[in-house]
Amino acid sequence: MAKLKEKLQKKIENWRPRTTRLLKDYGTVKVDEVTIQQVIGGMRGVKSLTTDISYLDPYEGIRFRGYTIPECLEKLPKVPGGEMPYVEGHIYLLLTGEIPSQEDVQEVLEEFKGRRKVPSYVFDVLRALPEDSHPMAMFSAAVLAMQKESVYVKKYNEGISKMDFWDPTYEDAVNLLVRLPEIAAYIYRMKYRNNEIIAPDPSLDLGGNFAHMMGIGEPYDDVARLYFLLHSDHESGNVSAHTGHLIASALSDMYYAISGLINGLAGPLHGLANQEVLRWIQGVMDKMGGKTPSEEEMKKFVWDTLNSGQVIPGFGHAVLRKTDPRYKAQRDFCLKYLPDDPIFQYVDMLYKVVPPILKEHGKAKNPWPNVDAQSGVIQWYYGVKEYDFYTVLFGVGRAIGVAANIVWDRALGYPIERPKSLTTDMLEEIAGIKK
Ligand code: NMX
Ligand code: MLT
Repeated sequence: MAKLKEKLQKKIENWRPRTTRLLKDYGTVKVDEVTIQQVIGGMRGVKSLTTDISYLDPYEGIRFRGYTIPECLEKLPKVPGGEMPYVEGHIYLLLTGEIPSQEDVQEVLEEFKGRRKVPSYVFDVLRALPEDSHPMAMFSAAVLAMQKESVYVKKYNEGISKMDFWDPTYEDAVNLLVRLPEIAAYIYRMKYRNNEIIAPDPSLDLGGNFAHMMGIGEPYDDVARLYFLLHSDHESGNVSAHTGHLIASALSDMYYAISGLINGLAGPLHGLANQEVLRWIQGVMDKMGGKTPSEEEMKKFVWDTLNSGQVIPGFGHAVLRKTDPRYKAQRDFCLKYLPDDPIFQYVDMLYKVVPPILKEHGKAKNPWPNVDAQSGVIQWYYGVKEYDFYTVLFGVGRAIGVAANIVWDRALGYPIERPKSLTTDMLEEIAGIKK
């Protein structure tokens, strides 16, 4: 058994009694109460999911396995010659809760490399789709096409014990995660680079290989590593993570679950906001005819968008009440590598201009920028100007956290998810409006 899986098995065996005890001895202890506003309003804030992979504090932002983003960037083993950690090390952290050593990461790299080959029929599926399909539809279809590879389904059909479900689920998780960068790069090169596909380089790590297959030189390898790490997880209630968890709760396999999460991520209120930010900025640039807007002009563009009933993409959040630390990490990168980039100047001006306007507008509970406000500008700077593609990058990252969650869902035996719904009549009765 590979060392990572062995470590995971020990962690699972040690963790199980905690969940069993909570259920058995404290199962009826109240965690939360639910209001009508929450029932109608998208369950905002209802504490009704559990995960140990990450936790989102409204003021501090995300912690992966207890580590903040700066801590992860500092502590996780780095790729020689680069500044960013191995994505493989981050996968290790999310799965086991431990920061790996360089040696641990090298073992994981070796284990993962042998699993990277994408079946050729996946490329046939991508080629069979209409040329103008959105990259997210392509990405989701490619993942779904691989469902027949599921080790978990094979073992399930052979009749393995529920206690062992996590093991083939882990196999599916790793097999799928290590193939996603090649699928993503293939979609990009097929759609936007005259079909000139670049073969993977097996000697490279996951992030380095992605940059290589995209055909973009350094430091885009570090951009890829940073990007996949930052987008990997955001606790369990966001649309993509929740979708993945929900699908897997029916014991559907990893391929169904990850394909499904990609579909949820493709919404403009969620991951697609990163493409919307660039689309919005390009719209402003077109209207300005190449001239940089003054702050007053920028304020007018923001108000025009709000007054036409649209949201300002990249701002606001359902949980966060401060600037997203993922925004900050990417901003630090921009300040170091592209401080004079004109689009970065726009993004920075928006950081100044938008929050006071959203406060004055009086609707958004969080006026501060989220991860999506800052991510497109980096891609654009390194030549990935086809912003339709940006959410695919988010998806490669998000799959890592959701896959880790699903392995643990199976390890801890979480049941099928099935909340209860009520009718409007019933809510009116509860409210005392109607007998
Ligand atoms: N621009 C304008 N209005 C906003 C914004 C914004 N950026 N954010 C929230 N509002 C409005 C929201 O539409 C709602 O209006 P109404 O009462 O008319 O329905 C009101 O403010 C209250 O919403 P909140 O409770 O603050 O936010 P909610 O939790 O419902 O939604 C988002 C969170 C993230 C969906 C919302 O802030 C938004 O639409 N932001 C813009 C899109 C975006 O950046 N999404 C990416 C989120 C991060 N991600 O990657 O997933
Ligand atoms: C995410 O990364 O999933 C987004 O910030 C949305 C969320 O957490 O609700």
